[in-house]
Amino acid sequence: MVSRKLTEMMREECRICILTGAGISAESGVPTFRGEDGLWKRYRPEELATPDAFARNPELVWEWYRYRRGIIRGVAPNPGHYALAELERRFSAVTLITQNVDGLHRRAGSRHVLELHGNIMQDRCQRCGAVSAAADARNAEPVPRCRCGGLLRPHVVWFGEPLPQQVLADAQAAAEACDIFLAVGTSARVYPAAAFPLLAIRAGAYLVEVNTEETPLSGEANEVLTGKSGDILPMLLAGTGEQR
Ligand code: BJW
Ligand code: ZN
Repeated sequence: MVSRKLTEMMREECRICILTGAGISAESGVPTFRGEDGLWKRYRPEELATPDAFARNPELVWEWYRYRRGIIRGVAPNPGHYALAELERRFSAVTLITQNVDGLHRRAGSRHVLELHGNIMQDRCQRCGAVSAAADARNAEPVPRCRCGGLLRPHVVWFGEPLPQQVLADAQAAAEACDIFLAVGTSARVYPAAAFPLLAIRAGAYLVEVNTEETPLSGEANEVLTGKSGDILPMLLAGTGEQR
């Protein structure tokens, strides 16, 4: 379980950088992408999460996103999300980077969240670039359109697309400047996010992985905490004591 070294490190004034992936939301009922119940089991990513897929079959892509929005609207943050929100309140230098598009970190109370892959509850116009709140209810067309006539798409990052530049720069800087890097519930297979823990180690950070399974990161980590993030993160928090 959580080592004494980590508990002691977390009692000091230290800079903590956290990278979360789909696994942290699994206990809320949001399916992960890969693995047994992964979304990709039923839908191939290259059919759905790429600009080419959207160009080829926007109806199918929209069907998939509406289905996922429906799931996300019906779920709530879990103890893992709440523990990270509390960590932000207790320590002065916490950076939370997420690959998730579900908004559950903010709903749990985390205020500074770097959303690398966008937000599923927003739309973006392919023509004018306007970003708006998801319009499913008032826009029932199979492929919704913007006021300007352009096609709307979910405001997320698909394979082959660049990540938001400033968010990426802030995330990289935090990874390189932290004392402890927590990689939580990510398969660590999708770049550039998967490179952040490695950047952190190279810069001298203590890498801790929280996951139910082994990942390509496990061999690199200083500490591997095997189990559900909803169990482990509250335990980690309990060891830190009051900081301010
Ligand atoms: C639990 C748990 C519990 C379960 N508790 N744990 C370098 C090398 C190789 C390839 C590339 C590279 N650089 C770029 C690439 C290409 C590509 C890429 O990475 N490909 C790889 C697959 C090989 N990357 C990109 O294309 C990125 N763009 C880019 O690099 O642009 C460059 C560019 C510059 C300038 C111009 C143009 C381009 C974009 C990547 C976008 C990823 N998008 C998606 C979809 C987002 C929208 C949506 O949600 O629909 O993001 S794909 C999908 O994967 C989603 C996720 O955020 C992402 C990561 O998945 P994650 O979170 O790790 O989930 P899972 O399911 O894989 O894993 C869950 C884990 O949880 C598992 O380990 C479980 O064990 C664990 N778990 N329950 C704890 N209770
Ligand atoms: Zn428009």
